[in-house]
Amino acid sequence: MTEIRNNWTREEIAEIYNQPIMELIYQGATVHRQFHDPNEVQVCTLLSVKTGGCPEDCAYCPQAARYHTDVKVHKLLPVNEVIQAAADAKAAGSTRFCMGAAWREVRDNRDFDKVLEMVKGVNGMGMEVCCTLGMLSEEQAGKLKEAGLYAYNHNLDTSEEYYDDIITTRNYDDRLNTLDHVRKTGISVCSGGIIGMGEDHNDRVGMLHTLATLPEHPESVPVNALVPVEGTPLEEQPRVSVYEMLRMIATARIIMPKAMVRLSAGRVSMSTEEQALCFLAGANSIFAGDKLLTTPNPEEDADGQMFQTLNLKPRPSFKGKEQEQPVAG
Ligand code: SAM
Ligand code: DTB
Ligand code: SF4
Repeated sequence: MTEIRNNWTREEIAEIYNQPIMELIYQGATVHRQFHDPNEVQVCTLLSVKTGGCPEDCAYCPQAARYHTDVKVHKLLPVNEVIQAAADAKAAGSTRFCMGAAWREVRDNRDFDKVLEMVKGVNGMGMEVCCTLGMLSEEQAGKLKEAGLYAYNHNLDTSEEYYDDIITTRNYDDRLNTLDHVRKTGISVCSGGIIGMGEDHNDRVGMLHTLATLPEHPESVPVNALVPVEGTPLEEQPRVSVYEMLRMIATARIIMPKAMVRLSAGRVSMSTEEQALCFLAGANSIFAGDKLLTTPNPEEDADGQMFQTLNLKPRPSFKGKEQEQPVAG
């Protein structure tokens, strides 16, 4: 049985990543079968609860206030609207609901109190509730945990070396510190990155190395293909190929065998066949619903059809954590 390791060297990861693609997919698929049901895929839904107007300068992001994009800015949504959206997502078959806010960091104010209410509400519906709200302190993470937060998403996005080329308003250590705060409170950690931002293969290996050598692997690792958005500095980036996604997914699967590897942004421009290869290589989670945060995602019907064609079944919520499942109501 493959052992779980946190002492990977960068060279070892580069060797896995650079294998002939057929070998890599086969190895990813092999590890995947040792730890997961290969026919099961987690279905998550995203909702942007506060959109645009963000003070950060992340070069990929349509929500940064300083870039001129078509994103419609809105302040924090009312709690009841969010609960309704979660109920709709649950009815459509999602088991995880992730709320995103275009914040640099969490502040202890009324908006945070409202987010805590949203978390309580969604948790009470028996869904895994996740948030992505930017940086936070251990104390704030504790409040989210108390409200019933199951997971927190905070991406490293790229390698430490390439980070300054993409974001200048915070640094890599800020990111790692937030991950540490989340981990300490016992919330499930979701952290991954984006490919297609002009980084090289070494940067991709570097990011995977940082994730795989954290004291504990993240429970979820989202692999996003850049969605180039008009008005952002990365608007002209060429789309990544499925082979680049496959290298990331299979390598993540091999070095972090237990993690849920999420085929995240970028699915809208992938065929069913391309996505099938990603599931074969080790991806076992997706975002469903026709919108990610601000950009398009495949329609519900198209995903339903894909699940049928590929004989996939949705993963139940709280799998392996049944003890912690909240009593609905
Ligand atoms: N503001 C918070 C933060 O940055 O942590 C949470 C929301 S932010 C939009 C969440 C993640 O979305 C980013 O870390 C990035 O990985 C991803 N993202 C944003 N824009 C993207 C794009 N155009 N293509 C792919 N992924 C993107
Ligand atoms: C993640 O890794 N990808 C999601 C989620 N975590 C928050 C976000 C993708 C955003 C794509 C661009 C947009 O829709 O604004
Ligand atoms: Fe703000 Fe997050 Fe977008 Fe960066 S990725 S600009 S922090 S919303």
